[in-house]
Amino acid sequence: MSPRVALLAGGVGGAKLADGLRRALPAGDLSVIANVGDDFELHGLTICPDHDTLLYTLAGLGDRERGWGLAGESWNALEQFATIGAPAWFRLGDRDLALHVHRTAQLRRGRRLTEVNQALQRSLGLQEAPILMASDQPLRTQLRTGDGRMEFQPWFVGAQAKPEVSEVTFSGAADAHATPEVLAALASAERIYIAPSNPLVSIAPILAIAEIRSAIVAARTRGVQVIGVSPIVAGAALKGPADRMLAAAGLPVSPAGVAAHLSGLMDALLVEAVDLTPALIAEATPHVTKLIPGSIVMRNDDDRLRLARELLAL
Ligand code: FO1
Repeated sequence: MSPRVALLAGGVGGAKLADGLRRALPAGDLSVIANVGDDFELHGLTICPDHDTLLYTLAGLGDRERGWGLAGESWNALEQFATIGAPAWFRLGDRDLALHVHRTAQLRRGRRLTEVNQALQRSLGLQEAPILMASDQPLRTQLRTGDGRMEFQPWFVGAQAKPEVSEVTFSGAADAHATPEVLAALASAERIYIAPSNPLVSIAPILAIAEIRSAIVAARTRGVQVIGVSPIVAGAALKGPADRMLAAAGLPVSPAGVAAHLSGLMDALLVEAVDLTPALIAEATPHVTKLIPGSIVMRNDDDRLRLARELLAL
């Protein structure tokens, strides 16, 4: 019997593991708690990049090369945005744009972000609507950089994550509540996984919501294992700037840095077998009880399923 699972996830790395877990688990046994810190407004539209990456990946519609957006997308609207002097630095494809128009219209009618996004999930074939927003209130990741204070997407996409980050904050976190759906998922979870997403900007915004952090602590108290998967392999991030950000935060660029950032919240961290040295164990064990060697790089669909099964068998 497999456990009922809650997965904390950011974008691309989170979506790959979510896809593996969804295929490995019986329908309805997976809840994915999505980062909302990357969400923002552009062209007057509400954009939820991590939710949408999870949605398109789980629905089998995502572009595998980019990791985000739809496969086979066209870019007519983007070209027209550029022509008329509207922002074109954030690439919204034509069909993706339709989703944003519809989401924004639904939100303007007073519906909750979770309800709107779950309806979108069902409309694209995910009947059990497994993706939950960490909060329905705005919580935004902001970065202090050498170029001044920046919102997440202007830094990540607009400036290609180049400006060095000296501080990460989450505006709105103090007022943001976990949704009832997230609290129910954590209360009924028999296992909690933390995806190999950037710990500083994909996982930390979820944990910045006090009710989510408390629910995870409560789950651990009832004996639920919280198991992370390292986004750092052989001294480098699997994707994105997590390695540079750990170094800038004064943390080791290794699974030990990940364990330190998530200190006291995980029972175990799955690391690539080559990384499991005595030095790593010494550095990480003040923060995580156990390091488990595995094969954590997900290059294809088989890898996603294999890693999911590896996690479920622990
Ligand atoms: N990432 C990029 O690097 N460039 C883009 O132009 C871009 C557009 C985009 C549009 C919709 C969407 O859902 C995601 C998009 N992403 C883009 C990905 C996104 O910025 C990041 O992957 C996440 O926010 C980080 O997890």
